[in-house]
Parts: sequence; C-alpha cells; structure tokens
Amino acid sequence: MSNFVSVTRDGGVAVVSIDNPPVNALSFHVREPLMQALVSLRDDPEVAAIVIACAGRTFVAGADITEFGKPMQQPELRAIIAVLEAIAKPTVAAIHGTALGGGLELALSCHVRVADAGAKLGLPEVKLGLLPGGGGTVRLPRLVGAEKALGMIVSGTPIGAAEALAAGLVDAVFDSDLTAKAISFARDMAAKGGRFTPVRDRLDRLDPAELPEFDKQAAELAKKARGLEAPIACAQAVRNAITLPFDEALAAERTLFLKLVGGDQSRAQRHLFFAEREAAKIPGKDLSRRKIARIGVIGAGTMGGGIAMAFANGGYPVTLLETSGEALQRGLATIDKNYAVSVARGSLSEEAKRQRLGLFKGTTDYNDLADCDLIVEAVFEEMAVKKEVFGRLDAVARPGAILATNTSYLDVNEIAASTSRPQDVLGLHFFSPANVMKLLEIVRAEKTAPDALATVVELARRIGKVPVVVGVCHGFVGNRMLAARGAESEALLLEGATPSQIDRAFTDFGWPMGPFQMGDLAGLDIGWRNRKARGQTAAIADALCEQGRFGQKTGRGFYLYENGSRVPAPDPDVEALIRAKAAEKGIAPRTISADEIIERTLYPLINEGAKILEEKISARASDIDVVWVNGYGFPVGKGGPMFWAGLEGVDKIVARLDHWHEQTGKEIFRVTPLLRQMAVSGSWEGVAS
Ligand code: T1G
Repeated sequence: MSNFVSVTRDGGVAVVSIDNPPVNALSFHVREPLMQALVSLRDDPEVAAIVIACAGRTFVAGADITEFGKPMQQPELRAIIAVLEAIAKPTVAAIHGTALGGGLELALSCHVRVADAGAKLGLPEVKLGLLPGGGGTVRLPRLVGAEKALGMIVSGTPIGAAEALAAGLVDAVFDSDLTAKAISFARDMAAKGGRFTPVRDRLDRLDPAELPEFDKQAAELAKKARGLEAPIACAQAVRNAITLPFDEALAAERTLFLKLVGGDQSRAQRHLFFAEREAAKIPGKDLSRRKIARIGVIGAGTMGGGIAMAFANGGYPVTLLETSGEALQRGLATIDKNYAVSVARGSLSEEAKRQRLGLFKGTTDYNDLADCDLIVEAVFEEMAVKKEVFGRLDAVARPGAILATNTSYLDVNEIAASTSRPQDVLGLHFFSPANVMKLLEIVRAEKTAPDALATVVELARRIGKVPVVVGVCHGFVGNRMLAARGAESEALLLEGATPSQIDRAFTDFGWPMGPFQMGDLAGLDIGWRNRKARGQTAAIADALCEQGRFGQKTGRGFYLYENGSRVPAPDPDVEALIRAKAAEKGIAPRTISADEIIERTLYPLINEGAKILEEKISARASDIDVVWVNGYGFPVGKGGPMFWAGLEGVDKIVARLDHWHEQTGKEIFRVTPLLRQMAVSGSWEGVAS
C-alpha cells in the first residue's frame, strides 16, 4: 500500500482508509493506490465486504482542485467510481467531517453510506464554476429525488447528517465509533447476502411526472445565475437524470463538465477559491496567536451593532458599550429585532436567538472592557473622536488586548500613535451590514505586531468572514478603488449617458447593480456629507441632495421610487437637470457606448489596483480580487478586477487608458508603471513582494 491509502481487515470486512491531509482530496497520489486497493479487494475471495473510510478531520472533501486545467493523470476519479460501483460485495462509505464534491461522489458509488452525526454532505462544484463531474448529477437524484438534488447541486450548499438521513442520502447516522459501526453494518449486509443494488440502478426516487415542477424550480434558479454558466449546466445535468438512461446521462454530464472546466468562468472561480485562502496567510514563521475569549465593541449604532452580532454569531461573548443608557438600550433593541427577523424568516431558531442574545453584556462604563481580549470601536468617523476613545481604551484595556478601529478611511497609524501600545492597534474595516457582509479588511499599521495581525485573521475566518490584510492609505483597498471607479460617473452623465444606461452597462457586466442605483440604495446624502467635509463637489449629485433627493429613503434620488417601491424608475426631471448642468458647462450631449462606460470606470479601477500593489498596500493582486468579490459584488465569474484584467487584456486596458488620458488629461487615466509593465509580462504573478 501507500502512505495515502491503507487497507486493514476486520474478519471478512476490509477497511480502505484514505489519509491525504488536510482534506483527503482525491489527488493522483491517492487515486492510484485507491484503484489498486479496490481491484485487489474486489477479487479477493477472503473479503466479504468493503468499508471506505478516511483518516484525519474529514472524509474526502473533493477532487484535487489544483489538478484542474492540467492533463488529468490516470486513473481518473470516474474510473475508480465505475470499479467501486461494479463490486458485487457490500460496499459502505463511512462519512465524517465534510464529504464534498468528488468525495460524496465516491460515497455515492457505494451501496450504502453511514455518517457521523456531525458530518456534512454536499456537491459544491458550482462554486468553482463546475458541476459534479463524477456522476453526482445522475446518482444523487436516484437517492434523494430530482428536486432535492437540483437544490443541493445548484446552490452547492452542504446538508447535515440528519437531513441526509431523512432525504435518503445516508442509510444510518452514528453518534460515535463511526468506523466500527460501519464495519458491523457491512458485516451484517454480507451475512444477509442477496444482491445489493448499486445507486445507478435505483429508480424509485426518479419520477418523470416531476418534470413540470422540476422545470419550474430550474427556471427560478436560472434567474439568479446572473450570467454564470455552471448553475444552468447543473440543472440540465440533473434533468438528464430523469429523462435519459443512466449511461447517456453520465456521458452528458461529462460533456457539460469538460465545457465548464475549460472555460474562463471556472478558471476565475477556482482562482478565487485559492485567493481567499492565500489572503489569510500572514508572512512569518509559526506566529503565535493571542487568546481571544471576550470581545468589546464600542458604539451600538448600525456598524457597532452589526459588528457585535458578527462576533456573537461566531459564539463570542460581547461587551457592548455606549455613551448613554438610552443609546445602549436602543442598540440592544435593534440587535434583538434583527435576530427576530431571522427567526421569522426561518434562518435562525428561537433557541439560537436566545443563546446569541445571552452572549451580550451592555455597559456605559469603560472599566467593564478591562476583561476584553479584542476591543473594536465603531464610533463617529472623526479623528478627534477616535483618538479620545483610544486614549480611554489605553487606560482600561488589559495588557495584550488588541485594540481595533472600524474606520473606513482614517489613518490607523495616527490612531495607533495616540496610544502607549501601537503594537496592539490595527484596523478591522467591516462592511455594512457587518453581521452579513463577508469581507473584512484588516488594516496593518506600521507598528502592528505580527501576532496581533495573525490573531485577528484567524478570528475573522472563525466568525465566517473573508479577511484581507491591507496597508494604511485613504480608503485602504476597496473604497480607494471605488473612488477611482466612480470618478468619471458625473462626466459620463454630463456628456450624454443617462443613469439607467450607465447602470445597465454595469449589470450587463455582471455587477448586482450600477453606481446610481447603489447610490440611491445607500443614500446620496452620505457621499454629499463626505464631499462637503473634503471641500469637493459633484454638480449633479449635489444638486439632487440640495433638492432633498437622497435616494430610496426619500422616494427620489437619481431615480424615482413610487409608493415606496424599491424598483428604480427613470425620472425625466433628473435627465433635465443633467442636461441643464451640461449646458451650463457648454457640454453638448453625445451618444456614449457601453464599452466607453466600462473603459472609463473599470479601467481606472484596475489602474488604481496596480498603484495599490506598487505602494504595497496589498501584498498580492489576488488579495484585491478577494476584496472586490466579497465586498463590492464584482462578478465571481470574472474572478475580481485584477484577474479580469488578464481576461480583458492588460495591453488593451493600457492602450485605452492612454487614449482617455490624451483626450481628457485626467490623472485617473495616467497609466501607472506597474500596469504598463504588466501589459508586457502578461501576468500579475510575482510582481508584488
Ligand atoms: N483541492 C485541493 N486543495 C484543497 C481542496 C481541494 N478540493 N479543499 C481544500 N483544499 C486546501 C485549501 O486550499 C487549503 O490549503 C487547505 O486545503 C485547507 O482548506 C469531480 C470536480 C473542505 C470545507 O469544492 O470547501 O470534487 O491554504 O482552508 O476552512 O465532481 O477546504 O492550507 O495551502 O478551506 O477547514 C469539490 C473545497 C472539488 C471543497 C475545509 N470540493 N474545500 O475548510 O480549510 S471539485 C470542494 C472546502 C470536485 C468532482 C469535482 C474547504 C473545506 P492551504 P481550508 P477549512
């Protein structure tokens, strides 16, 4: 045998154990010995039954994603599955941890699946721009029915062991001694004898009469695909399981898989899978982690309350401080209401709501923060206010406590310098709503200690956030690049584009919404206040705000929102205002193409990203992609701005930026040296340190 696959015997039952840390991915060095073991046990007359189990923390969590895009070494997973499924002896998969993708498909080729009570089972390939390519789209419907299989495969969301048992995906769930019980299960099956029906021959859960309902569900899911090919292909493959004989459906699955795996969208989504994990890696050998048991949050407003919920949702007790009892009660009431909404929606149980609320302790006394290990302030975005808060924290926080600011823009070095412990100070830039949005920009100040940074990165992942370490500059990575993306918005309006046209160019690109719809949603008054604070103006947005048109919250912004509707309707008054402002500036309207809109918004976005890499505000181009996909809705099928630049062609981007720079003389179009260098080298890799 090999180090990765071993076989033990328990009487007539052979146990094949896979051991390929950290997640038992079905890499080539696992597949080869696994195939050998299965063929040998199949032909061994001493073997009455076979159990497939895994060492370590999980059953096989999938094919080895790093192998995609390269020639697949034999034996492929599909060949192993075919051999395993054809074995007449009872075969049992013993599932613990997360049986995902090719791992679950391996288990589906056994006669029986038994699971640990804490196990999760799923086919998440759609999140990689793929579909289950090991027969999952044809076998899963045979066990759980086509509609349940459709929901699981198109969402990619795993289900727990209890749900899997109820659905027919597993045959037994055990609280302990999984492998021993799997062996007994296999032994009993062998003793009983008879024919064991492979999943491929199970037809009792497939019902063509389900097709109309299935097609309705599939059509609903297709609406949410937003240009992604994989969800559509997943639905087609599952539909084939109902309408085609097994082998034809399997062949059709293979055809669909090959089309997806070679496409840009899957390359983009596989890039993001690894980019998210790379972003969480802090340079520095064996950094220690500080103990984090209790969290302090200062400010119970929208951001503070959301941040407090984010930690409570991750199981951490939270001390929430406000300046007055009344403000504190208001904040706690909002938190309670938010949880009540989740319970009403069915996404949270009453018990879980009670448990989470039990984690909160409110106070107006800074001394109550003395036992907190991490304290996050979410007070008014004003340097003087932040410094006052950090001064008080410096006085009460225990030695070694991490002091974090939630500032979106302010200089974290300056805040750190206002304390006696700059090594413990960093930024935790949450995105609103903080209990929902995945992205967490972790701002590394000049003096932030590496162990403090490593501690909060690990903590962020533990509470379900996607952490990205960024350096100190105005707006860090996301908001700084957002400013570059929006710099030409007004110019485009004044030159003849309408808000709808610009927003449509964005949604056609794959953004969830365009900049004007987004502004109306967030509230135009926020940008107005920021511009006034910085002595800046925006002719059209300022004029709208002066008329009290703040967006959805006032029923009017760039668009009209009649009778409280959230659907934006173009407003002739706004278009007249734009034309009047343009006329004042002597700008004659012209037709502006969608391409021009993309060039004057997304190309400056990429140029700013290149500047951020030059300044080492981001360590990797892929970190910038992680920020934009998880914080701003950049379409996952395009992999983030820096990955997409490669798809678009950096040379083309440079040429068009040069063109607009010559046309307008504007600084945002001046190509930064790194971007020009990329146009030659063609890759971002290995550029930043
Ligand atoms: N292939 C290669 N590496 C993987 C991997 C995989 N499938 N899954 C995880 N890793 C690496 C990961 O990059 C990281 O590496 C380390 O393992 C720990 O991962 C034919 C085509 C299982 C829930 O999509 O969801 O099967 O950073 O940090 O938070 O139909 O990993 O340490 O160097 O995520 O505890 C389908 C992907 C594949 C599951 C564990 N399977 N993995 O989460 O650890 S396609 C998936 C996960 C497929 C078949 C199709 C998670 C996890 P490093 P981690 P975690």
